[in-house]
Amino acid sequence: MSPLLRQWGRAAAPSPADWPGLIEAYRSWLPVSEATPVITLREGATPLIPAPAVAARIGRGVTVHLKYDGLNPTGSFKDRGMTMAISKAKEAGCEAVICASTGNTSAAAAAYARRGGLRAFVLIPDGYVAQGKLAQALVYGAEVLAIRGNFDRALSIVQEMAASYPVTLVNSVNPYRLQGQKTAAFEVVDALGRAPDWLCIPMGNAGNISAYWMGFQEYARAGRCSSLPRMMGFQASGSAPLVQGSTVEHPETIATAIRIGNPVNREKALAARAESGGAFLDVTDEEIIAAYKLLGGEEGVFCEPASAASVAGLLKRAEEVPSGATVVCVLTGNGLKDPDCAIANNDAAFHTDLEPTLPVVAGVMGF
Ligand code: AN7
Repeated sequence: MSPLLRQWGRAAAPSPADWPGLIEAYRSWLPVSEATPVITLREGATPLIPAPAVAARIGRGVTVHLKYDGLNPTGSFKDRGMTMAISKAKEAGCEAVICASTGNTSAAAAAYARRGGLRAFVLIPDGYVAQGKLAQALVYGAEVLAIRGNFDRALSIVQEMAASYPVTLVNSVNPYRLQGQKTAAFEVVDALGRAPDWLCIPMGNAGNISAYWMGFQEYARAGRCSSLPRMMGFQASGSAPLVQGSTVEHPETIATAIRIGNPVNREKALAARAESGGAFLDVTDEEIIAAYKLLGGEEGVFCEPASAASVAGLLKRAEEVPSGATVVCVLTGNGLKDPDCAIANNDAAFHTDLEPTLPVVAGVMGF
């Protein structure tokens, strides 16, 4: 039993309503003060879900857990960084924020900025943002600019905008983003009672892998865990600059969230790999979709394709996992973000246009 479950066994079960959001929960670990206006949607405290079907494909006593960050308020891990970035922007008196996004950053930026009373401008690659994410940015009240160009082009424009105009950049070059995101590593250690042996994570701009590594290191220095994980970062084969070691001019993948050719956190991610004895690997779109179906169909966990890259990568490297190891795969976003991908990629029995009668239904069911 995990230490957290043991602790809950002794007292009354905590109500989710008690969770104050990650800034209050981890205040002493974060660069906030009494003067910081905390903009929160009670993000964080996402479940660490056992994944027996994934573990069974590896065998040898390996245990696998899924850090399901798709259960954050806007459906992705970006909320962890955005509660910090928007709170600090508001503290600094800023009135508008801007970001480039493959979708999830724009949804989170819009939600937190509007909740804090700030304007939110988001630049997205026209035609390459999943429907759910676009819907969120619009409903949360962002001002959405779709450009005829990819994420990397959008990011360079917003960086210049923030340097020239009174708008605060909330992409992961904003240091408060990674500060907020490091709390996911704290939660993993708090739930397991130790650091995992392997941490498997998808990489786009490589902010999240850098944030996790910072979090694990800080917890280890404070004596909260006695070991550190190997950081295993995965990219889609058509969009794998960190695996290839050079910028990809025209990144392509079904996992549009990580369709990024020139990651801004390259140096931090390379340091995380080197310091942790980790590795980077690419996974094909076919391998991503196979993991996506396995997670949905056997684990009951619906994530978006980019997130499934962490499990695809783990399975691709299964032979290298030490016997008895504890592995955590980060599921960065909710499957509902990308319904088009779900409808196009499943093995479900879907019978349509049926006569509404009992014999027809029973017949289809095989009775
Ligand atoms: C589901 O929203 O870059 O390596 O603009 O949405 O920290 O970039 C999203 C990235 C993984 C990669 N999984 O994280 C954006 C954006 C999902 C994501 C990543 C993203 P980083």
